[in-house]
Amino acid sequence: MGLTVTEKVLSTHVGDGKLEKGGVIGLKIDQCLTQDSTGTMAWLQFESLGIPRVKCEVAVSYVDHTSLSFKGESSDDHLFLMTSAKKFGAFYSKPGNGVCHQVHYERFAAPGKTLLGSDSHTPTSSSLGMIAIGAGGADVAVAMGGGYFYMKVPKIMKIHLEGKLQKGVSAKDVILEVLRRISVKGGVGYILEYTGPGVETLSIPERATITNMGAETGATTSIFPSDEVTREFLRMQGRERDWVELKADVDCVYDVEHTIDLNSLEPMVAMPGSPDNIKPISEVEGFEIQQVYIGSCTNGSYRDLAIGALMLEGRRVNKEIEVVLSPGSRQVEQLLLDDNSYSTYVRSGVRIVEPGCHACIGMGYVPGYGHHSVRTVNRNWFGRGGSNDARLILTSVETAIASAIAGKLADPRKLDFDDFDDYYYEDGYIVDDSMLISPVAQADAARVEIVRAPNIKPIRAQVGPEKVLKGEVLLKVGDGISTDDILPAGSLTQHLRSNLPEISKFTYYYIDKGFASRAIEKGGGFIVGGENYGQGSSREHAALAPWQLNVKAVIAKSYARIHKANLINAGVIPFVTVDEIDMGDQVEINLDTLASGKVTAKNLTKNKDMSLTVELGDRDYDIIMCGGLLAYTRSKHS
Ligand code: MIC
Ligand code: SF4
Repeated sequence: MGLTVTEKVLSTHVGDGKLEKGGVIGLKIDQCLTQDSTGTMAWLQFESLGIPRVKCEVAVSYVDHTSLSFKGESSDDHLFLMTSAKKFGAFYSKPGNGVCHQVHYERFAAPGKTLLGSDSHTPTSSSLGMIAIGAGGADVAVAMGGGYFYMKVPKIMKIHLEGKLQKGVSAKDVILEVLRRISVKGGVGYILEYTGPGVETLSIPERATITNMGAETGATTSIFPSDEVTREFLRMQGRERDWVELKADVDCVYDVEHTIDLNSLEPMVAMPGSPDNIKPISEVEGFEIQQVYIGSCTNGSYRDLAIGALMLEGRRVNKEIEVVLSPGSRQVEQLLLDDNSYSTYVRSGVRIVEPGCHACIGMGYVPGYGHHSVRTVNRNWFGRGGSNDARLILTSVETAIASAIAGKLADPRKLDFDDFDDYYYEDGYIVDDSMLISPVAQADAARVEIVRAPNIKPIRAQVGPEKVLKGEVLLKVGDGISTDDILPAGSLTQHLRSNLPEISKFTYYYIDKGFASRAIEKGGGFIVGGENYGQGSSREHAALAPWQLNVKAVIAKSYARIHKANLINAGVIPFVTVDEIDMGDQVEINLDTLASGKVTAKNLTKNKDMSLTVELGDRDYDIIMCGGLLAYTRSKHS
């Protein structure tokens, strides 16, 4: 039997376990990335492992989420990250160099390799035929130290692409169509592998849009084959030497299959509330909007932003709305300057901000009360853009620009514009890595002092659980709770990412402002959740902050992959139940039989036995018993 692209990459990287469906493997990691908002924790955790230098082939520490330093603490974080990168042998990508995923696929991603990143959109680099996975900072710290990344062997979903996209329809519409079909839970346990004749019609930036937002399906990652298009992109980046061909064998087998006909796809939008709240543009055309934001790791490429400029040629954006653009990287920014797209944007009334995450994560351009903002980003849960009262609509760049011109949701196919052609840069893109600081030689690294401002607090020691967990249900929440719900991002918290005691005070801030003080007053307790608990980002703060508040376990109906791993890594047990439990109930859980996956537990308030299960591998169990991944890793090395 032949192999899929996924299996080809995985099989060359299995370091522990067997590549069999349902089993657990330890994956060798070639490259690692961190970004500023998860990176301070990741590097603090790396440091606590006591390993002098990163052991993976490439490690890059990016600054993109807090690049504008709204608070001085963020500048402190940047200095900490720069000096840590120097000390431990990583590249450092300075603020303004771009969003980690865009820069990574431009400058580092390589077919056939593995990448682990402390950000859920790490799969962006899988557009080049690598296995790129998002994980919590602790997992990335261990991988940087040369440890394996453990995961359940995923199933493989084939997404067969036929035909070619029509003008005005783009890769974003493909991934929105995938989300319409399989929802924000449909990818859980899968890698989405793209195949078929439609693949070669898509450039690397288009593939990157698709693999980026595959994260919103809950998938472990998404992958494209490595073909001539990949080779050409690498040539344009001056990195053709990194190219290897990777194609699925004709007789390979997939677990599930979908077919998408690119010819007949129409522009799609995700209406507010969830990335799978999908409508075709024809149903929502004319909808009033107040803002348009173009950029992010989903749609910040040169391909996307050059098309936006072509659409604006000879036109202006609507005078009554705000239109903002942020290029995905400094390379993209330089290309837009060079081909005059930048001036088209400025002339047409678009405001431009340096490359970075910005509005996507609520760092600036926060929409007003009840305002609708059209965004080319990947997430639109309430609260995501920095306000719980704003409403975010996700679209392609084409739909966003057509809407910016019209001042309301509009169909880009109705505008006449020149089609994009990469011919301008036939001989290669502008490559200027001057905002990327290379690792310092090992001999010099020993002399580097890590600079640590007072806001940067070490993580307290992890200790294993007591035999019996006893406490109150501090909060009960419903289905689809995202990590943005658990620990909101934006200017409220972004400067506190390296200070757990402080940031934990914002746990569940939008849902229940009293949560943190109640947890502190009661000395911890439990959280009860619904389906797909912890969906969204890789933010391990969403697990570490409850841990800091002495939350001992979460009891939910089901979990999102990264968050479940983060809870285990933090020593918080992710139990599953179908029982009715209420806020305020006193619960007692006996851990004697935890290893079997079933424990005896009692709801003392309701005077009823509870059925609690937990799916833990042997290694997960050991991690919990040590109190968390760091304590576990140290115990292994001591
Ligand atoms: C996001 O898009 O939610 C983030 C901010 O990039 C997160 C990481 C974080 O919390 O810093 C992610 O996607 O993992
Ligand atoms: Fe940054 Fe937004 Fe991408 Fe997260 S999703 S990495 S916040 S641009």
